Amino acid sequence: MDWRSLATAAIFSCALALPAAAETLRALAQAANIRIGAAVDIPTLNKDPAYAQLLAREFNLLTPENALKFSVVHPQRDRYDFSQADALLAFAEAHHMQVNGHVLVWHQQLPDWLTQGHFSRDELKDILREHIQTLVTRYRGRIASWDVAAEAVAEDGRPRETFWSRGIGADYLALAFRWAHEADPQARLRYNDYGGEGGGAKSDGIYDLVADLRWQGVPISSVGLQMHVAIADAPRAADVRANMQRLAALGLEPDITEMDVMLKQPSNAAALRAQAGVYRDMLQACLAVAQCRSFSTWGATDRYSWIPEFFPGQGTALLFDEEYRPKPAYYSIRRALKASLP
Ligand code: 9MR
Repeated sequence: MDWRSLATAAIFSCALALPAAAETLRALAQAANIRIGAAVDIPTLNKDPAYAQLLAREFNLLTPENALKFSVVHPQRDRYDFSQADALLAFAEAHHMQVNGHVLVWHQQLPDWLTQGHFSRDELKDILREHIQTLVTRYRGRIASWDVAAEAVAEDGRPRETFWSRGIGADYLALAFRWAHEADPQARLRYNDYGGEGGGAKSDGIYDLVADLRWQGVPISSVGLQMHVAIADAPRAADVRANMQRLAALGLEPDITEMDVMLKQPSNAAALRAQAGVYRDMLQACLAVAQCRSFSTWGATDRYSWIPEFFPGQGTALLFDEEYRPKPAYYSIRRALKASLP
């Protein structure tokens, strides 16, 4: 082959690999009236154009994977660093994507100045209020939803004892939602947790927590089911649906916020098919409950995923492979979205 036919072949195969505009996940999700999202790593976004292109083509909702976490955005008591978050907002707005703010009150990724600081209860309340209101005010009207609090329930369903609960007391969650609401009354405010997507003690604990917040009149509007799973421990779709329905009955919108399905490495065709089935089932649960407004994965391509680092020997958990090619899971999501259209 000469260079000309080689180039034509390359362009042609590239075009074949790309879904037509009407068939992208974001186009289908829009037609199905839900948001399809991904967590995004901003340093990678700034240096990998293929990654940026993939996100813009397939998703219409982005969650910063780390950029708005306390230690990143508020590294010293009197200094904030919004450079990564601002870059994300610019990218999202240029591509007509929504942004989900993640996360205002969490017990991880806290800076040393805070955890080593020996603050009184009142000082901690002041610090947290200022932190929340600085972030939410800065992006008022631009960040449509916030994960106000995450992972405040322990595995047995009881409140998790954390830096915040010890320092402020049990009402730190209610306060956080109220402070966020004061700063942006239009924003959708979410509680976000893992391991309570289907049935069981943790799911019941999360339900009790958010029900209590609702009864107190706390401005919470949504519950995030993170959905970090492996094939063997994925919840049953019927249980996820039932859980979403009981949350919806409280007046809360249940979203799938951080889905990935880790596979033992090296993976094979059968595992990738099973993974596709888990993705399909969870999306279908969301599509079956009108109040489920978004379905997000924790990353987009297997090239960049938290799984191999945190679970050695596991990986390939996302919708696109390391070369950004759609995997069986991608096609199963696409089919499920299509099938839901009238
Ligand atoms: O993907 C995130 C990873 O890059 C960070 O190092 C890690 C720190 O604990 O947090 C990961 O994201 C978590 C998210 O913020 C909250 N839910 C669980 C996610 C995976 O651990």
